[in-house]
Formats: sequence, C-alpha cells, structure tokens
Amino acid sequence: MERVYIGLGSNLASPLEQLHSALAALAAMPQSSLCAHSSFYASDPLGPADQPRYVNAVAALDTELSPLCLLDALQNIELEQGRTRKAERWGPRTLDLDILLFGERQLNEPRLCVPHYHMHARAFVLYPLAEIAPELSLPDGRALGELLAACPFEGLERLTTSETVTSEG
Ligand code: A4P
Ligand code: MG
Repeated sequence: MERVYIGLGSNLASPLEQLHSALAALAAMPQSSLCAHSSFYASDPLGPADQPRYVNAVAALDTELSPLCLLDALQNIELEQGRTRKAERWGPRTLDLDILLFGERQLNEPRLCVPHYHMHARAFVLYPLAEIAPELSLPDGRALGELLAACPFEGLERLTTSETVTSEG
C-alpha cells in the first residue's frame, strides 16, 4: 500500500455534489481505501476569470494500484461525472481529480507528473492538504509548513459542514 493524496476540484453542475460523488467513488475504488478527506473550500478560479468559483478539497487514499492504473481510475470517475476536455487551458470543469503525491515517488512520464506541478504554490491545494497531513514533506524534502508560509490564504474560503451537506441525506 502506498499513501496517495488526490486534489478534487469542480466549478460546474453543483460543485458540492460533484465532490461528494467523487469521494464516494474514491471510497469504492478497488485495491484502495479512502483514509481521510479535508473540508471543502470555495476558491477563486486560477486561469480565465470568466468562470465560476471552484470548490476544492484533498483526499488521502491508500492504494495498491500502480500510478498509471490509479490515473486511469480517476479519469474514469471524471468521465462518469460528465467531464469533457476542452481546448481551453484551466477552463471550467464538472470534476478534476489530480494526483498530488504518490508516496515518495517522483514521476515524469508523458501522462503523469508527480508531485503535481504547481501544487507547491496553490492555496486551494496546500490548505486542504495541511488539514489532513500537517506534518507532510514533499519528496524533495520541502515541508508543507514551509510552503504554506509562502502561500497566502487568499481567495479561499473554508466551507462549514452545514454548507457542504447536500440533499443526499
Ligand atoms: N497529468 C499529468 N500529471 C498528472 C497528475 N499528477 N494528476 C496529465 C492528474 N493528471 C496528470 O489533465 C491533463 C493531463 O494531465 C491528463 O490527461 C493527465 O495525463 P486534465 O485534467 O485533462 O486537464 P486540466 O486539469 O485542465 O489541466 P491541468 O494543466 O492539469 O490543470 P490543473 O493544474 O489541474 O488546473 N482554480 C481553482 N480555484 N481550483 C481548481 O481546482 N483547477 C484548474 C485546473 C484551473 N483553475 C483552478 C482549478
Ligand atoms: Mg487536472
């Protein structure tokens, strides 16, 4: 088993429900167990400004899957939740699942770059990650606390539990 951290993001078609569904799908992933997830955060869009705010979260998963099998599984979840890939970079999406960290691995393959590029400077990744893994260090040795200190809590809003509860009950 290896510990993997996955970034979840959505800004279309009921983002809160998209994230709840994605967490249920992660919990049902074969050869894996969902260990924890952060609160949900509303965040200003990075990239084109003419798109809705995002809801972001981070999940911790223990998995026996290989990195590329996990990527395939995550992309299937994205597709099942209506993701279409458009030419516009950083455009709006129903669901984005990024592999932030995969154990201590550093991968630079055509389909998979780990740690996820830019994770070290994104508030909507670092703050949720710190909630579930405050003592974490990146494979290059940088401590999460150090990255947070250089990354203002800007454009980010932690949603309370009542805001994140959907009609599923
Ligand atoms: N890929 C390579 N490495 C990875 C990895 N570690 N995890 C490849 C997942 N995929 C990885 O991704 C394009 C290709 O990246 C995949 O086919 C995979 O083989 P994609 O999901 O199709 O495209 P994308 O997400 O639009 O591209 P990109 O460049 O990964 O964008 P990001 O970095 O995911 O940013 N603003 C806020 N507030 N919150 C957000 O969550 N997200 C984005 C997307 C933009 N602005 C945002 C947010
Ligand atoms: Mg992505």
